[in-house]
Amino acid sequence: MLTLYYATGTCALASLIALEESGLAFETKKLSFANAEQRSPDYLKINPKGRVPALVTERGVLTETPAILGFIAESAPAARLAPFGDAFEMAELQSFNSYLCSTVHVNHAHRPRGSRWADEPAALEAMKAKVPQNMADCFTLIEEKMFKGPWVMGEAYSLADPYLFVIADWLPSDGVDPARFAKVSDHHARMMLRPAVQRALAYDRG
Ligand SMILES: N[C@@H](CCC(=O)N[C@@H](CS)C(=O)NCC(=O)O)C(=O)O
Repeated sequence: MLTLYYATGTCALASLIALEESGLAFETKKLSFANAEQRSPDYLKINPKGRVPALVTERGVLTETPAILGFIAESAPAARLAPFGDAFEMAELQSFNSYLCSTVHVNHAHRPRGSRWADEPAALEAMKAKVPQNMADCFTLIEEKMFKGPWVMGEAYSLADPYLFVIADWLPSDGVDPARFAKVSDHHARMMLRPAVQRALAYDRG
């Protein structure tokens, strides 16, 4: 049995959606960020990074969203969440998810988590002030150059879809109007119709 450690409103939602899509048996454990449970001694034994998601498998704990998503896809080949057997398409999928993880998510984090990078109030405010522009720049690139349509990687739904869905959901709170990005907005609306997304959102918001 897989166990996903999770917190509401976080990037862990991408892994939860992928698990729901996969048909794999799993359970979830929800952490309260309000109570700083991600930094509790018990959780740090599971994920010393003090972050979510973490996926406990029978072979050990996995962290980092792209790695967890890849594990889910490989573990449930019938769900066809990745283009296995095509080295180039697999690399394109990993490239997209790596961009979300290492650039877009990090740009977003400069608003709620600026204290990772600076202590001075003026520096924190300066970082927050850059977030709308940085997020808009990333989504302009995604909209105009990276998104293939109708799904992120083209005709086939893949691991990139739940991940984009989750990070696009942060745009309004990051000061960016999602309506500026027609393809991403249409994708978001179609994702909302998927039963796996609805089940994951019910858990996220429940
Ligand atoms: N690179 C990691 C980032 C994980 C991450 O930063 N998660 C955030 C939630 S979106 C978190 O757990 N933050 C808790 C904290 O900073 O205390 C991934 O993609 O899984």
